Amino acid sequence: MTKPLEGIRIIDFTHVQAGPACTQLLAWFGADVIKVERPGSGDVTRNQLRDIPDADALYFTMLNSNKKSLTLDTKKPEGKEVLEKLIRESDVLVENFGPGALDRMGFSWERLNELNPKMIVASVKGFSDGHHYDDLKVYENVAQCAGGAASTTGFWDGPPTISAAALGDSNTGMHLAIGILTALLGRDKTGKGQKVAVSMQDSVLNLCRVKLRDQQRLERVGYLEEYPQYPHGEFSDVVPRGGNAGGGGQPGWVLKCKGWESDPNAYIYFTIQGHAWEPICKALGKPEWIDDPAYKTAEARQPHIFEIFKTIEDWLADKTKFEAVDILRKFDIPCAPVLTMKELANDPSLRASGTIVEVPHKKRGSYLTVGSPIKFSDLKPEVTASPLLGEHTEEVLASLGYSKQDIFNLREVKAV
Ligand code: CAO
Repeated sequence: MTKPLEGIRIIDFTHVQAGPACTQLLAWFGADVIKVERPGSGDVTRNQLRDIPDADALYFTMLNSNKKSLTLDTKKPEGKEVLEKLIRESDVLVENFGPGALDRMGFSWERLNELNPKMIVASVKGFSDGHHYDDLKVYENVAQCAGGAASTTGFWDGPPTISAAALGDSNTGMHLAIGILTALLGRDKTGKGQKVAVSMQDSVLNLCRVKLRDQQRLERVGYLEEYPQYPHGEFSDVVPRGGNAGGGGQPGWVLKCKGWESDPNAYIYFTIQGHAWEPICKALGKPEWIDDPAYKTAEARQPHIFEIFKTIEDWLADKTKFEAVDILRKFDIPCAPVLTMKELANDPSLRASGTIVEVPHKKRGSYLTVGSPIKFSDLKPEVTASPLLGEHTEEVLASLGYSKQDIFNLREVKAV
């Protein structure tokens, strides 16, 4: 099967998570992704949180599948020369170095554009160019704080809270992938490359846009009726943390199921969708609530929504999270069990769909990773192992016209 991005060569100058998540996605869809890494050490995640001595850490293997690895010291003149050749023959360069690092290396946007006017140069930074924090280096949690996620996540009586989901890293990488694909389509029309830049702060904020909605509503009316603070608590002039509230028009909460006393994940998320009130009452065995004026409308329910949740928890007390969902699904109630990583790793549906995949690796044996969450009718992305450090150095250099002697010479000066 011909993959849609076959023939697109990408210089992957990325490290840690935000950039690698982007290029991994493009590699799954057929791009020839060449990861350029410093000789001897490579991407720092190869060594971070290792679970097997001397084998690449899962942090690396789970973000760098389907790629090639070329070791190259791009600060040495010999290394720069190789990189220049590669730039002339590639379509995209992706990087997520700290601010100014690529310029200091001698590869500013102007220089790259001069070397290859058709090249798309894609960057992740913590903050956008020109922002008053644009000199800062940024990691995941820093971005979650800067992008509005932390101030709106958690409970009102606790501190700002970080989400486990990589809103700053992988999310930014996904935004960048969209930018790259857009620029590639643009290039088909204009013949020109361009610079694509995504900041982690902007990407987090993009996912928090409903909180910016709430800020404006709060300023206009002074309260947010779907938050637990309404109507009994107080609102300040900023969007509060809403715990596990639904956040949209549908109230919801995380509710205890059978076994919660000993199992920290014996919970379901339960949503009270407005038009599902009647089925909810039927499922709970509370038909008298259907037409009771204290329960009939969303407005009537909101002042005592936590009493309602408590009644649902009483109903859940003798049901596991899976049993509860199996009953509620018959009533068309939006809900799900709170699933652990262990349950997800072993979920037969996720295995069958290719969302959880087992990948054989030369040194590690096989490991689990998350495959493409995007499903196509004509493409089944196949996940192959991440490369060993420098595994494809000779192959890539040969494809650029370097002879065995040239490669030997480059090795002698430790440029590769
Ligand atoms: N050969 C020679 N030098 C290389 C090289 C290579 N193949 N690859 C990288 N380098 C050099 C860079 O040129 C840079 O050198 P100078 O600082 O001397 O110019 C140096 O390695 C380190 O780059 P860095 O600033 O990117 O690395 P860091 O570990 O200090 O910072 C990070 C890491 C992630 C904080 C920073 O890269 C950053 O802010 N990136 C942008 C935001 C981002 O993507 N963050 C998400 C990371 S995922 O959580």
